[in-house]
Amino acid sequence: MSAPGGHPAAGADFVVVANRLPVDKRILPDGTNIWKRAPGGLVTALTPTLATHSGAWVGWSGRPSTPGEPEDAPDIEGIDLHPVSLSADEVADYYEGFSNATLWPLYHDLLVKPVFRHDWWDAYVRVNRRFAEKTSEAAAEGATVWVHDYQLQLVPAMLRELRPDLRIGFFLHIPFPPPELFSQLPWRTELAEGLLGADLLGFHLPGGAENFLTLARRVLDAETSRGPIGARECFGTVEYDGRTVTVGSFPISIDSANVAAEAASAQERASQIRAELGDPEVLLLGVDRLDYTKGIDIRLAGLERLFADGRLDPAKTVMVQLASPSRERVDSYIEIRNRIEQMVGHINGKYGTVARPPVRYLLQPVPRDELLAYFRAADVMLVTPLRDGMNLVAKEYLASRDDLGGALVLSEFTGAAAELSEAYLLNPYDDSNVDDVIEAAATDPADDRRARMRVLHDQVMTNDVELWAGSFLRTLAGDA
Ligand code: GDG
Repeated sequence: MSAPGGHPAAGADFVVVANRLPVDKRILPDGTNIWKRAPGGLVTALTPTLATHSGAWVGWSGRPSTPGEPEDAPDIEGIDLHPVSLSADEVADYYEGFSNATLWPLYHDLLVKPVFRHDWWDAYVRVNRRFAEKTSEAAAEGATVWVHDYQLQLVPAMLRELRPDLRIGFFLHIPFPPPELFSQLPWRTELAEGLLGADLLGFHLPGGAENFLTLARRVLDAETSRGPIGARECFGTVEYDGRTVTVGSFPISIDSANVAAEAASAQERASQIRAELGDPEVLLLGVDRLDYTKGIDIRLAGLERLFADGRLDPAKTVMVQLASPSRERVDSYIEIRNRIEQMVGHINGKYGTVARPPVRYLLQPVPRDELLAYFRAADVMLVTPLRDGMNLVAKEYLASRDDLGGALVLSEFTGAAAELSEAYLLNPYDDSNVDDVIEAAATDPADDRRARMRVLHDQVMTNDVELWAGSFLRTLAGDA
């Protein structure tokens, strides 16, 4: 049934649009489908918000569809799921190609060279249109739609064209680069115009919002203004195509109270983990998607230098690196994986014994309760990205430590560093700084470490994901 204007009479009042559904589809050997909740930054961040709204989620199931395959999806926890199908070629061109071999490196300081291919761009346009059409079918008249992340930057304008009645917000989970870098993109005008279909564009940091405002002026010749709007700093507006688009910064966070409670109940497992590792004097921990932006190689190189210089004792130190496999068919991910595995082998070969290798490395996702037990067990959490939009792992670690134990080593090049100034901050590009900061976090007096952790734990407990989502949605509704 359609309402006047051809819009669906029924439909959700609040629709989240993201590359991935918050579930993974698996096909069992007997042909039946099962759906499992998927891990990941965005899912972790939005589940609590959606649970308190009645809403829909438009996204991809995480596996390629075969021609003619029926689209099915369950409702989970009251969220109506709308799967978008991608063929194997579209996964290669839109997801692995344009999203992860073009945009991802372009938006992360060109840590690897972005690949610019017209056939990938064409697939990106086609898939973005499919997301926009699916969203248009799912949204009720006048609904609020929240589009997420770099894979879907054309959706706001495409959706506005289909459904001018909707209130459209867009949030970018990764850094927005300076215009000098963004302008390398052959499709820079189309992408900027795609984003400007939104009513509100959100970035983690003021710097990302500033970069976008400068870009809109330079590339689209749009009129922009800067200055606080409502209670928040670093907001601006872009006048474009007869509309006003608000631009602002909204640092994402985590479901802090839940993480803290779950971590506290993992204390027994945490003690067991330390015992299994031979009760080291210092337990260092890294938890990341295996990605070249995360600086896993930086911390391994630092550890090796600290062993070589006798500043940490390999017989009394263990580093656990939990890496979840990611984008495994993209060349630069194959390269960083090989590099990390070679470094782990080298450190263990040189500084370990058969019974006691100093680095324990897993390339597999770890269940959430086990992850929280590791957080609770670790003396030093190593978060050393070369560039990262925010980094939720750092915040999860801090929320886990209501015992005020542990220490956080945090790269200045993460969004999280802007809020977490009491962390052991380091510059991952400066080897001697990396070594000094890791050593300090491992060896500073317990009272100093505790004092820092008290401030950091409170910071994360106060600024949680509900605050983030609430502030974005209030601004989108015009009530900020
Ligand atoms: C993007 C931006 C931004 C990781 N391994 C396992 C596991 N995880 C969970 C972590 C955390 C999430 O995945 C990773 O989030 P991050 O924020 O650290 O990183 P990205 O995936 O790169 O996320 C980032 C984020 O979006 C949100 O805006 O902060 O800057 O790049 O929640 O705990 N979870 C489980 N097992 C694992 O092995 N269960």
